[in-house]
Amino acid sequence: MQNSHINGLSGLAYLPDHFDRDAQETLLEEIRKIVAEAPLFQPAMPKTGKPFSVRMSNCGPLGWVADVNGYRYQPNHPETGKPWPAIPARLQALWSEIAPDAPPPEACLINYYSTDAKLGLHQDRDEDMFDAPVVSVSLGDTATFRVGGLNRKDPTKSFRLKSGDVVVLGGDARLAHHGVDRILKGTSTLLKSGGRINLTLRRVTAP
Ligand code: MD3
Ligand code: FE
Repeated sequence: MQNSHINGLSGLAYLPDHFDRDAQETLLEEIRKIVAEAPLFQPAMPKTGKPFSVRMSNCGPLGWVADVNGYRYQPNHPETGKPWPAIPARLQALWSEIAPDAPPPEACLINYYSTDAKLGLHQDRDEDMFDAPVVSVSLGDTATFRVGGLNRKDPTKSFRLKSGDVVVLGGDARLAHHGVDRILKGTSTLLKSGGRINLTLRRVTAP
């Protein structure tokens, strides 16, 4: 699906096996250090307070959080109150490679999926600008994810994202609906206790 068109949207690029096993292990070590400093928290749906099954943390000057008050980016961890740790250099390098003309990323959202977690169909629209892409890195068990169109009711297509894969959502695809249907248990040995980590690099503010 490299640079493929989905429901007439261009700007979706799939870079399978972008990170080899060695690079995945190094990245995972860096993420472990970040999560030791900025523990995974359980986001909740605004209004209803229904908890997400995905647990999250962030690195970078801003982090995405969700609670009864809404979805937003903020400079501090919602539980510890501390600033988020820095984005690792190799992730900043990935961004510069993929989006050389975009301003630097401000947020790296870390999603952790246990084998029974999922993420419903949604758009990423809490950023102040949509010119920069969202760059995603998958680690651990394979996920089946779904991408639709700008309208929630547009038809969707399913893909598998495996450990080491990178997906870039730019152009028209930046506001496509998407979600994670399920995690395929036992498909990777990267995370000792199974599950999946997804990292998404984002530009939040206009430079
Ligand atoms: C962006 N994460 O954190 S990343 C999210 O695998 C999120 O954890 C998913 O959706 C995950 O907001 C998907 C890859 C992705 C796929 C399609 C997109 C990101 C996208 C379409 C538009 C914008
Ligand atoms: Fe998303």
